[in-house]
Amino acid sequence: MQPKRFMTLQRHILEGEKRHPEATGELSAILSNLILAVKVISLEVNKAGLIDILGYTGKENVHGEQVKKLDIFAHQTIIRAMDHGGHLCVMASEEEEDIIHIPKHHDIGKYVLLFDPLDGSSNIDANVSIGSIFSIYKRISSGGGPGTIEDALQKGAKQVVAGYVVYGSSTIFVYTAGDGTHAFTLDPAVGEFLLSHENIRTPERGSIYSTNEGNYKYWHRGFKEYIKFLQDADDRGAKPYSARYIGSMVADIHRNLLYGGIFIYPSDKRNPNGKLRLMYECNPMAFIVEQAGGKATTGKQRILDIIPNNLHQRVPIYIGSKEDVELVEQYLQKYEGQ
Ligand code: AHM
Ligand code: MG
Repeated sequence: MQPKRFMTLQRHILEGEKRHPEATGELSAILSNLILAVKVISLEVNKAGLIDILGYTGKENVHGEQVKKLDIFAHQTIIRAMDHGGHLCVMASEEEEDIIHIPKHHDIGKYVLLFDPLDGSSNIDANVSIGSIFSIYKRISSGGGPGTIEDALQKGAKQVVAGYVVYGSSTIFVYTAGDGTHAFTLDPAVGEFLLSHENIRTPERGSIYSTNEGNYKYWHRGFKEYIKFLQDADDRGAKPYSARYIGSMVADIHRNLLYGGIFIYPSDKRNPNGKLRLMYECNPMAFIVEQAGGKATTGKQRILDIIPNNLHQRVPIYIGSKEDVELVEQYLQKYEGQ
């Protein structure tokens, strides 16, 4: 048997760009910088448990430097890796209220980067998987000067690349440039992300549901009935679904993408817009899942079609295997207003 050829993430991106004659190599350059940032974050995440053992106080490290919370560290690492590349005009992050301006003379690039530097950060201290999420758009403002809030507030369908990284039992980088969804696993010895899952196809229907059932009391009737249906013996002859909820969206969705299933952060009586953020959590995950054959909606509308009005706006999300998402939509519709 022919041995499988090595395909690094960088080579995959380059080869993808070569298929588009109009490509300038700028996207590859942006992604290279981002890959460097996530490698640095991955290293730091792996050291997180050593903070007390090695005598880091939580305020100062052994070099007398200020020790930052890991989510702030991740946020700053991405900015430091990205803001001098010359290909971006503006950025936005979960960790910053306003858009992030790029230093003068470097801010005239064609692209916009939105990111959640460390998602699921409540899991850090328990050594549970966490992740980073990113989304890239083409700028829409003309004039070639610094980017604007309008550049950052485009609908998800306009994304040119989206990706996430899971810092788990291994570090895995998943991305789409609109040509399928592909995953690369970091070989820590070589320091390269190597292709591990090409053109992922998520099952049409899964057998896992992922949602925070602690919020049951606030759920609307349609959602309660839907979850009850999954827990019952199924009229389609299948066994009840398994409940799996890590509390890190990236890790929950990654598992469901591979095995099939649905992840939900619903609208409920307390939070009509759910919890998760459209611009740097839901949109990129929706693009990735759709590119793998899945679906992502608010229960009423395709996530990628939402016209955003705020960098940090929240939306309910129902995302995963196509048939599972369509079924929950039917339940929500049937019991609408209850
Ligand atoms: P974060 O951005 O503050 O980490 O919050 C987002 C996370 C998601 O990863 C996860 O799905 C969700 O919050 C869990 O929320 P809850 O604890 O309400 O179930
Ligand atoms: Mg987050």
